[in-house]
Amino acid sequence: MSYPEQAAEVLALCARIAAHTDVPGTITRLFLSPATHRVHALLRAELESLGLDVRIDAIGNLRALYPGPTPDAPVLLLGSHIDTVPDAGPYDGILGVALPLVLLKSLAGTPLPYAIELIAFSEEEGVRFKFPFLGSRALINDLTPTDLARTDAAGISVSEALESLGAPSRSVPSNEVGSQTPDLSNALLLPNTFAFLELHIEQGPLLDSLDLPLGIVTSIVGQSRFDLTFTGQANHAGTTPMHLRRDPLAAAAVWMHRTEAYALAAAPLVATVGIIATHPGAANVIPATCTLSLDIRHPDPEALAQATAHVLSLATDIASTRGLRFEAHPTTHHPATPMHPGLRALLAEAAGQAAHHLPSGAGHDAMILARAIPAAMLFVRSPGGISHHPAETVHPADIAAALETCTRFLTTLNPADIAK
Ligand code: HGY
Ligand code: MN
Ligand code: MN
Repeated sequence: MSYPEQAAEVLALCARIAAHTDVPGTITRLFLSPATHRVHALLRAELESLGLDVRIDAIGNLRALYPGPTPDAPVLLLGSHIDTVPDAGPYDGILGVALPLVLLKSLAGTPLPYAIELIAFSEEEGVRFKFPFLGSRALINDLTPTDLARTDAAGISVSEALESLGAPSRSVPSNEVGSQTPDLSNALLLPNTFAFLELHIEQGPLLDSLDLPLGIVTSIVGQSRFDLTFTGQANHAGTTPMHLRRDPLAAAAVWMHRTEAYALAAAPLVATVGIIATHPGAANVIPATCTLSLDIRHPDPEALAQATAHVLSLATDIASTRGLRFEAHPTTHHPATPMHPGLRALLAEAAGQAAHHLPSGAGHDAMILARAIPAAMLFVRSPGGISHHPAETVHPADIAAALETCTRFLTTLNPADIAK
């Protein structure tokens, strides 16, 4: 099959996956939701039809093994995530599962000196539990009982959600949260895994602006997330004069404005409030509390730490001058992560003239796995730089270029050449 024909298969598979949504009329697929289970069934059928062994591990990742020359052959890991942000596009994460699946099909029968494990990570975006990378963190044994006790909007914990998979439990020491926690040992990296390659859309405008189809990721920016709360005094919206209010939403608005101005002057710093809520939340009640999410990113660890301290102290100052209380709870922190130089060089060789080297402003499972094994990422241009939006798209010719590059990469890769 030619690369353009394979590309058409990849796009058709992405479209079939996109049809499975938790919210009709959008593409929205959260961790272990009914739509996710349906995508697991779809992928399982596709992969089993290639003769591959398929399983769902204890954190809900779907995993298929393309066997190597011997049972203990080194294993190359390929994959990305199948969960989405709310009202997403069809390619973020999904492309990095669909494209390797079609690659494995095209490789069938080609002897390689290693096995390939394809993983569809079940949770990368962190939407359901406001906590990203559950799938890849389980592979490197980085989930604590406290992480697994986190609850979603319905009060269901990660551990309880995992019960739907029938995962076995194990006891944990009584000083840790909960007395039972799922046994995640079958979600660990296979012992012989020597490298991870994640294929992903760029989700930004750089490749499009350079009119290039492919990018090789140099490093992934550091990111921190916080839950913030301004607490004031609820009161009557009609009877309380403006100068006598302690309004937490007004304080949050001032803080957001000043944080935006600060980040604008501190590029490449980016700071985002994506969630905001008030309590009690009525048109005629001055809120008692305003809670917000903060997502803050910078490629330089020192600059990220300084910027974070600055915007949090801004909030403390604004709260105190208005007679309010301010609290910040860190939820996640992932340091900036360089990609493996040896894998990058091999990818560059496989891509030839087609690739440009660039950093990733988005987080990816590769930043988690890079803590344990050599990891690299190949980006495909995002037309218009649009992502985390239904208008997210790709050019079919770029998918064909990615297939060609990946095929060359896989057929020339020698595990012995990859130093840890
Ligand atoms: O939030 C991110 O950077 C990614 O899309 N999960
Ligand atoms: Mn995303
Ligand atoms: Mn993604």
